Amino acid sequence: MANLIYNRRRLLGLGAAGAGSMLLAGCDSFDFLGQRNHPVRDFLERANGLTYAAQRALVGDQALAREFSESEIRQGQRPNGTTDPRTNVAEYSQLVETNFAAYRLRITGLVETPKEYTLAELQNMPSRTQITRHDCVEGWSCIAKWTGVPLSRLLDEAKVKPQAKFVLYHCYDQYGGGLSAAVNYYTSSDLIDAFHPQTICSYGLNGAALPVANGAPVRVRIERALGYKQPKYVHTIELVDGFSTVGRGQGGYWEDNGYDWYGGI
Ligand SMILES: Nc1nc2c(c(=O)[nH]1)N[C@H]1C(S)=C(S)[C@@H](COP(=O)(O)O)O[C@H]1N2
Ligand SMILES: [Mo]
Repeated sequence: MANLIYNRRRLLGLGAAGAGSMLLAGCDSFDFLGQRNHPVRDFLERANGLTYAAQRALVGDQALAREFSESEIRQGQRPNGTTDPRTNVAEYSQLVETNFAAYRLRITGLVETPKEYTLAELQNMPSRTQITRHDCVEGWSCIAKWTGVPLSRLLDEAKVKPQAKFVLYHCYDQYGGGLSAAVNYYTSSDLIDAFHPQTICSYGLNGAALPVANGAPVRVRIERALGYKQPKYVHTIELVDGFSTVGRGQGGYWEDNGYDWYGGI
């Protein structure tokens, strides 16, 4: 099992640095890897071999991710990736200090009516709660309860233009800096996933406010995708007809560093 992960990481050019920390994971580390036909296991083994079209054909456009019961929540959502943008993003620190009073979630790009929402406005909209499993490409998973506004509702209010094909999710947190230029975390999805009924702009985790460690005030859940497609600290959701000119052109921070764009499970 460790070899499987190691090879995957080598394939991605990431080295084996994460191997030790994975053993410390507090969640369901590796249990799914023992299941021969588990989709994440297949994903790890086949790496980037499955095309977007092939995955769509297999999964069906609006198949729901499995939902779980309360009793299956065995531990808190394990924070991973950026866990506190206050360490290097002043704008984010100020938002936390003022309890996100100045926070706005913006819907921009190829829409008829650009929109912005305060956290309170989002919290007062009809919400959806779902208990789902988060699968990180590093080889651990966590079951957690997420509450938020369906993204489809916000996209309907902004009225997506017909030219739009993809959705970019822009985040506050920054990677790099120092010797290399700092870059903001971002990822993207197609419109099928953006309008999917389980895709929510989540502000609640396991019945409490979403903590900073897990992406406060808003993180998007795209439940049929791997962990790196679950953007935390989201401030702008941008409709585009392509993303080749954004970042290094692969549709996300990890995608720019070799991860598969679709990242399906
Ligand atoms: N903004 C932002 N979103 C992010 C990341 C990140 O570093 N920054 N890491 C991703 C990865 S790899 C994982 S596994 C999950 C971790 O989410 P969690 O901290 O709530 O467990 O967030 C994803 N979304
Ligand atoms: Mo991840």
